Amino acid sequence: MAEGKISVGAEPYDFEFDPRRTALLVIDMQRDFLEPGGFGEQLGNDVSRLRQVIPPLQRLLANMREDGYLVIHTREGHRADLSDCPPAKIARGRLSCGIGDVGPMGRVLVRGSYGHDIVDELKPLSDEAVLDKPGKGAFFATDLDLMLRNHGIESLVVTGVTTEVCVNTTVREANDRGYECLVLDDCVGSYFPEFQEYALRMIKAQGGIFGWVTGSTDLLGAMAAAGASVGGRI
Ligand code: TIU
Repeated sequence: MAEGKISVGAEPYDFEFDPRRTALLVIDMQRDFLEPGGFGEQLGNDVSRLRQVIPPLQRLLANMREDGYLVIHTREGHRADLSDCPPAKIARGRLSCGIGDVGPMGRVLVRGSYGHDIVDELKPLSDEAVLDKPGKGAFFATDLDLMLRNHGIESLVVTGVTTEVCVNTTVREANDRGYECLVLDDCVGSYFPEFQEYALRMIKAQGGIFGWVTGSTDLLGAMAAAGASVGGRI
C-alpha cells in the first residue's frame, strides 16, 4: 500500500484511500426527508426508518471533522420560483402537497424553508460547504466536481439518504467521473429495507462496479489504527 494511505476492510475488497484526498459527503439529511410532514412523508413513506442513520453519522462526522477531512453537505431542493425544477418532477406522484406547496414545515423542498434544511443533529459547521442540488445526483447542475478537484479529492466517503435514490445516483455520477466511493451501510438510509439491501448490493457487485461498502465502525477503526490525521488539506 502506498505511504500515507489507509486500508479498511470493505466489500468487495479492502478500500484504500489517502486521507488528504478523501472527502465526506453527507447527502440530503434534511427535515423534508427525515421528519413528519415533509416531502418523504408526502410520498407515503415511514420517515422513522431514516432517523436510524443519525447517531452513527453524528459519530462519524465528529471523528472526520476532528481529523480534518473535507466535509460537504448536500440538500435537494429548488429556487423559490421553481425555475430549476422540471415540471415533470413537480407533477410526479400527483401529491396533494408536493414540491413548492406549503406544508407543515413550510414550502416543500424549497430553499430557505424550514423543512428544506438539514436536521439539527447534523448541522453543518460554518466553514463546511452546503451544496444545493436540484436533482437526485449531487453532480447534476452543481459545482461539486469543481470543488472536489480544487481540493485534490480522489475518494469519497458517502453517507446520507436515501440509499437507492440520491445516494445511488450520486455514487454512479461520482464513479463515472473517476472518484472512488466508499458507502457506509449504517450511515445511509432507505424507507424500504429491501431497497437498502439491494442498493448496497448493486454498488459492490461485479468487483465493485460503482464502489465499496463497509460500516462506519470499520472505517473509524481503520482511521484510528492508522493514526493518520489529514494534517492540512491539499
Ligand atoms: N424519495 C426518496 O427516496 N428520495 C428522494 O426523493 N431524495 C433523496 O433521496 N435525497
